[in-house]
Amino acid sequence: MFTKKEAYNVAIAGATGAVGGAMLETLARRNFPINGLRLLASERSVGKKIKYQGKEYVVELLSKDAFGGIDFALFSAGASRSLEFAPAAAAAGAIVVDNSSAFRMDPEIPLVVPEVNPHAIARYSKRGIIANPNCSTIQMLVALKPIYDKVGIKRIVVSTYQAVSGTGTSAILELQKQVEDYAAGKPLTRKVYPHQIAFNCLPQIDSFLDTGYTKEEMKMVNETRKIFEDDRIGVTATAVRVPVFYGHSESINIETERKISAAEVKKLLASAPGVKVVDEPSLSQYPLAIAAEGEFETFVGRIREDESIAKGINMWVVSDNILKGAALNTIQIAEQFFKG
Ligand code: NAP
Ligand code: 3JM
Repeated sequence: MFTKKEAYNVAIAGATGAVGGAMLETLARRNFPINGLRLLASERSVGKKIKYQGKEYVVELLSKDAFGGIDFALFSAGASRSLEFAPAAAAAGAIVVDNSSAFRMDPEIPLVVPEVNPHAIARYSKRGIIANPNCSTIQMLVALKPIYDKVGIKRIVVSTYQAVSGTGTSAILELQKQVEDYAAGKPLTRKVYPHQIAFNCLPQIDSFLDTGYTKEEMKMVNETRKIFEDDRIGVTATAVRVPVFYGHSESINIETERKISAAEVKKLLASAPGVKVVDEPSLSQYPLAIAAEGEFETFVGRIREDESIAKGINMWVVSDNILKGAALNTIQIAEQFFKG
């Protein structure tokens, strides 16, 4: 049972990572009412000091005993750590919001984007865990939800252009080093990705399944159906890693149930929560990854009718994958418990 308080005890599992760091920044930017903060990571980081709002915190070991007195436990330390430690955090009384893929498709665990299906949070109490969707799913559904509600969506065809920060700090450093080595005329080395990522596009995110799809692509298919509570919606995805540091871009084509014009879509999205329309082709204004970096919104542009079918729309959707795709969405889920 959740009880409202003036301020809450918050634990971050994976506090030293790319997402964990963004969680700290986002808590501060949103004035999240914090009483105590516990920063957890692996033994590699134990004893490391991290500043939050002028106060120094010492990183502690992520363990099953680390969650006593915690109100919200925010997990971003990888799926296997979530499987191992999130149930213990929930058993200790914390509300767990998990960023990994560990629990997303568990029917007893809500999978939530606050702008899309906030009602699903009510079912959290069974297991004490709420799952944060994959970054690519979140921004796609923030942009599509108003259209889905207005005219219905039969089918989604999406191709993603995903930033390296989605893989974590090691991938950010790998892209940076490859670019520096290239400029210095040195041979390039790789460790994180199966191929050079600098000046390249890799049509593989996560591992391949027997069907020929990657797990990342199937996350978008299955999570969309769960969040929209619609098993009939067709979704097909191609997920591509591109040499961008922050900000995932998506080319989205939808077939709607009823006809909607591009002008109507623009109008609908102009007042949609969490969305900002940037769509002035004559001025070369459209959503860009470098402009989305550090922002909370999902940016939508290049809105146009698909002239190859009777009821289709194309659009370009960009958001900061570490913020709305991970840290921000997680914190918005926690805020649902005490807001309003
Ligand atoms: P990262 O930069 O590589 O950071 C990983 C974090 O996990 C670090 O704090 C690391 O601590 C911690 N960690 C790793 N192994 C651990 C262990 N055995 N015990 C305790 N802590 C451990 O990765 P990231 O980009 O922040 O992503 C972290 C996770 O968040 C991902 O694995 C994924 O599950 C999830 N994620 C979700 C989305 C989404 O789409 N919603 C997007 C990105 C990430 P040390 O510093 O001590 O190693
Ligand atoms: C984004 O446990 C792991 O190796 C985590 C891999 C990972 C995931 C995941 O599957 O949880 C890295 C980046 C995600 C995600 O959001 O699905």
